[in-house]
Amino acid sequence: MQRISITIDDDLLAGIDALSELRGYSSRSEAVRDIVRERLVQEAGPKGEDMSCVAALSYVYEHETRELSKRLTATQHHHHDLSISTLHVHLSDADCLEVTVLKGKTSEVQAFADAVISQRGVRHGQLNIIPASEDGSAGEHD
Ligand code: NI
Repeated sequence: MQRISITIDDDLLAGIDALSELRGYSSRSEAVRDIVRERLVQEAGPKGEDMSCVAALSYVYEHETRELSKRLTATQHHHHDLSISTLHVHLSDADCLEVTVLKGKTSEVQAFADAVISQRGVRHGQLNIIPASEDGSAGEHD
């Protein structure tokens, strides 16, 4: 690990401290490292190199929307090599929450997420990509 010093506006630093407090980071350094990691993954996703990753895709959908459950299940089966596991929670009479864990190349994972999130009746779709090396180990662990 290397130590760097940066110059930063008071407002921006107050923002980092507020986020750090809110999320329970033990130090500014850990907060800044996570912010930078998140940004680098975002940048690498759509236009950068196609890297191996694991990812969590979460979304809410109306199970009674015509054929939606069937279409979502078809998407999962069509990409069975990507989709490792899905957690399904019946949120209310109308809504279901699903969290799918995916593993593959970032481009494939993003395409899968887009196919699910863009369906009519799917809301709050969010994809969290975690870089992984080819042997399946997730990023650094310090
Ligand atoms: Ni359900």
